[in-house]
Amino acid sequence: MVNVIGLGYIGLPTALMMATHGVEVVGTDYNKELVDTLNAGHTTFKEDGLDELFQDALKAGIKFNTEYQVTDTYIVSVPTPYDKFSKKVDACYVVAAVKSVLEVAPKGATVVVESTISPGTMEKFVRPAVEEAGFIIGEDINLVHAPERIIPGNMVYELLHNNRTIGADDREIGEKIKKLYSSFCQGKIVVTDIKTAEMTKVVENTFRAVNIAFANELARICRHDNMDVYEIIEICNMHPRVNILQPGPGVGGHCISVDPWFLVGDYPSLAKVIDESMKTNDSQPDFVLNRIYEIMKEKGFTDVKRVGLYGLTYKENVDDMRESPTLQLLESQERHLATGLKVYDPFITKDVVANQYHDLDVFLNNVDMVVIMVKHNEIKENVEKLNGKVVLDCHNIIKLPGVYHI
Ligand code: SAJ
Repeated sequence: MVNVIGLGYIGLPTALMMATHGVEVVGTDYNKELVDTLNAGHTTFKEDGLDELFQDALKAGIKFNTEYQVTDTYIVSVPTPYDKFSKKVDACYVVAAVKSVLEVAPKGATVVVESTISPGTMEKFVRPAVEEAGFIIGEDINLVHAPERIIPGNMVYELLHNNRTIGADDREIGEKIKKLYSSFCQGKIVVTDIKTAEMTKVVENTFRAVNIAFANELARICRHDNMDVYEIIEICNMHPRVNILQPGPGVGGHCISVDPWFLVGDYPSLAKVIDESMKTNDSQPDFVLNRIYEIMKEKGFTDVKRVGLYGLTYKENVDDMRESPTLQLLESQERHLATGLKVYDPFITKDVVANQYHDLDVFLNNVDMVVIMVKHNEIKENVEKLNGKVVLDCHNIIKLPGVYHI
């Protein structure tokens, strides 16, 4: 039996996937409300294919509760909060979960940490916690790091198809855990050591962050001299060895806007390109805000309350707002002391910010200018509703005459 600890964005789909592929699974979370919701037959977030997978897993016998189980394999998938100021990951939940596992784990059990951690976390925090509890690693308890790599919005598909990395001290244990993930994962699974596994995960997200920063910088250069960044990128990408990403209103999510900072924090004098890239991405919402003011001036608009931001989530068609560019822009608006921007997102049904709307038509009736912050399908399917509005499209998806770009 496998006990999955932490039933959030990664733990839940992973537990469901194993359960639907012949593994006996118990999912554990200390949040009773979340466990009750799952036991009442409901998922806790929206994701393509998740509801169907959940129903199949229930039929296959998956169980959810708040108690750690006595078993030989634990998968820890708890949050790793990130401190914006120190730019360091806080491994407290991972360490707490591992300590709780130790209270029930039988001799020889394996603890797999799936949570994203900065390179060296297993060595600096997890190992000492296990040793302080009196356990001998490799004899009483085995440690493994198996970072997740799935993308929100396409999680179910990517869980099945992505390649994976398993980091273990001991090859045999690594192979045992590889076999467990092979129950559902059709991708290649590489077994390596723990530090390499930690590093690969962070490097992958850093690669993407640096490349998005490059696109954002190109957008600024092109804006400066009135060139079309999208056409330039399109033409450049026809070259067989060039593949530029897309500029946008900023980078959000708990991964690409966070993980690269671990490298800057640990190697400040070496990680220079990464540092600059992160600063570029982090200042992109400010760049958009300035662009809003520039367009307002050009159009003779004086009332910021007639300007609306479309989208609050960190990217399209998900309900996750962590580190979202819109939230960053609203914060920076506070600093500019020109509050009043209106906001709407079809995926965010609760009130989370001031001046928030819950209906697209009502939102549009209350603004003269719309800033497309997130390219949800909803707005792509309702482009005609933007007729007559001033539109600042941060994603180049609205094909209407006179649309402004970043
Ligand atoms: N973005 C751009 N321009 C682009 C692509 C993305 O501005 O061309 C922005 C998005 O709008 C969003 C942010 O970047 O705000 C990040 O979105 P994303 O879709 O690129 O990635 P995430 O954060 O949802 O998921 C990433 C993935 N990592 C990589 O692609 C290397 C995923 O595979 C990881 O599992 C995930 O991080 C994670 O959990 O680490």
